Amino acid sequence: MAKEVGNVEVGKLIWHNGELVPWEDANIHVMSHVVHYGSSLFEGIRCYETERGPAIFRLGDHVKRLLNSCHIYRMPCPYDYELLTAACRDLVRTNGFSACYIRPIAFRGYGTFGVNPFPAPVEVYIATWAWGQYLGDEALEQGVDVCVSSWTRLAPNTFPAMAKSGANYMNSQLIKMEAITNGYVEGIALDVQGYVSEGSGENIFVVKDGLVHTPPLHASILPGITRDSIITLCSDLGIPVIQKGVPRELLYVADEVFFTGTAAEVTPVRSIDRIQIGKGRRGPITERLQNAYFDATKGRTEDTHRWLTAVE
Ligand code: PPE
Repeated sequence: MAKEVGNVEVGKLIWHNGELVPWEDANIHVMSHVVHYGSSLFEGIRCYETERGPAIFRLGDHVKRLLNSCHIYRMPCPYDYELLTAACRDLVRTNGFSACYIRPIAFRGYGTFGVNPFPAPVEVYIATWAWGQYLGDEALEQGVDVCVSSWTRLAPNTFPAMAKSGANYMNSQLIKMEAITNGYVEGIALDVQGYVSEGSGENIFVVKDGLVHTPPLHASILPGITRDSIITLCSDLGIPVIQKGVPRELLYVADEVFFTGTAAEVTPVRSIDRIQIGKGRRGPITERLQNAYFDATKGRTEDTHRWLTAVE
């Protein structure tokens, strides 16, 4: 029998500092530095079922981003690129998933008191679980209803947006809770200048008159790997992409808007602040990019960008 946590099937084993431990034994002390001060860096990766067996999408790029996140926070990661990529592959195989979500996390552990993180030991874990549609079962086809958040994304020189740190997700939680409380699926945050930034857990794209716009790195966004995949697929398809400041009102007059993320994949947005976007359903460019994305992740097209890592 597969193990379930809140209706989600989880991998029986968790990788911890080079060892495999049962899911229920992967526990930490309440006085661990991370619990009090948010000192974690993590990744979210998807493994897809393909004709040639399970394959992990852009594994190397995710591990590189994790190591960069650690580097920004002066956290020496005890495990290198080779070891972490191998650990992710081995874990998916050992847990017997054909498709799953992979969550590597590095954090400051137990054994010191106070803010200074340097004396705390660094712990690394990797967990796996089966994750379905992030923004709801119908989201990929029907699109989602979202709002512009009253919460602003991280100001420059406060929390580094390029690092995927647990602490950044306190801001994401404010955005998400406000959206849900007001009857929306997700919130779009603006940056401190009032330009569009990103969703609580997704990057955003706006299609207008055949051009694709997405906020630039300096709009306090996470440099999304799905975002990068979509920009690459646009270039393959000859669709121009503009990475410049996106005014809030461009969202409302857009022909199409969609979110991208490992969990959200490519999710169309059908309304923002109850204003209908385009025809109020998935638009043609979104659909084309969605198909191209799933063809790439599920290995249905030739892997010209070398994005897939076979698990077997
Ligand atoms: N912005 C944010 C804030 C973010 O959390 C994500 C991923 C992205 C952009 C897209 O990044 P990428 O996955 O590299 O394309 N959010 C992850 C975590 C979601 C969660 O609820 O946990 C994810 O999609 O895996």
